[in-house]
Amino acid sequence: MSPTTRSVALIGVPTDIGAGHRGSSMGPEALRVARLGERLAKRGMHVVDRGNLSGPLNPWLPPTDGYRHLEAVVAWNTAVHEAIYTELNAGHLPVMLGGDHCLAIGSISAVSRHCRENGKKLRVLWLDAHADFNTSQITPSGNIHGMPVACLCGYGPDALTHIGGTVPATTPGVFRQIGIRSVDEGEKRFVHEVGIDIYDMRYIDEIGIKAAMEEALAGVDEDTHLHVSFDVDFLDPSIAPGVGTTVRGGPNYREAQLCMEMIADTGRVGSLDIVELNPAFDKRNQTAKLAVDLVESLFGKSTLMR
Ligand code: 5AB
Ligand code: MN
Ligand code: MN
Ligand code: MN
Repeated sequence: MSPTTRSVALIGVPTDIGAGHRGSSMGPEALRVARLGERLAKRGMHVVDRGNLSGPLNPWLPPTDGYRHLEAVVAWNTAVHEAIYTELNAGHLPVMLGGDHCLAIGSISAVSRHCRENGKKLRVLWLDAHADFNTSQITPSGNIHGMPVACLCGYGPDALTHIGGTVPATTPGVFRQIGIRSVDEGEKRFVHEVGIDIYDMRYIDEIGIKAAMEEALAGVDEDTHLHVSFDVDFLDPSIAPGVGTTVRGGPNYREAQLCMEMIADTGRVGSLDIVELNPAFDKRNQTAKLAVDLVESLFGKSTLMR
């Protein structure tokens, strides 16, 4: 199927079970209100909205043994894994409407399993202010949305590292983290130790978003499945206030657009997470609208005149 007639499956995952603020559970509906499905359909894509997955409510308890709500996080991620894996097997391009970023354990483990079973190379573009590489020993919060990349690389509780069967679900080498500007002390040592490829904001300031994206996309070819994990706090909070964990100094509107356009140019996007959008912090749904605008660019909308 050509990229323009790709069949996209929207999967809402209305939970904030892994976050440190309530409200990202409202993310899926905010993205629908901002007309994500209609906008992609206008681009010529065949869009089906699968509705929302369900799972445990957020009991809002303090962490135990370094994890907040571990059992419920496992339940949600198990559901996400199954849903994403099913869509990929049916040849659809799954778009997960989060929900907090802990859900990437379920989505990326499913994508990795699909790649393994179909002889595809996986590349994950992790667009985020944060590295999300904490463990129960080094986390400052116990919030599991700060741990998904570590879990996917095999560092985490068995119940999370085993989602999808194969442990580790994937390896540090598949990740390219872009926009990073807030990493905890122990976490920083750990990402260096395992060798995650990080394009932090200092690097982007120095070489520019274009050169950084060229490096992050180097080696992507026709055998590559590109998964984009878009944590909305990647964006500068002046344009995207609707997130729980704002960190100033992120990409501006044009930098974010160019990032998405360059990803689109590869023609290899096979799955997407849109996570951490928190309508409780947003103003008139502007962050959801911006996320939709950027996702349109990720799927080929361009301002290019030449
Ligand atoms: B997000 C922090 N590193 O672990 C922690 O938004 C923040 O998915 C994590 O990137 C932010 O609690 C998680 C301080
Ligand atoms: Mn994140
Ligand atoms: Mn983040
Ligand atoms: Mn966040």
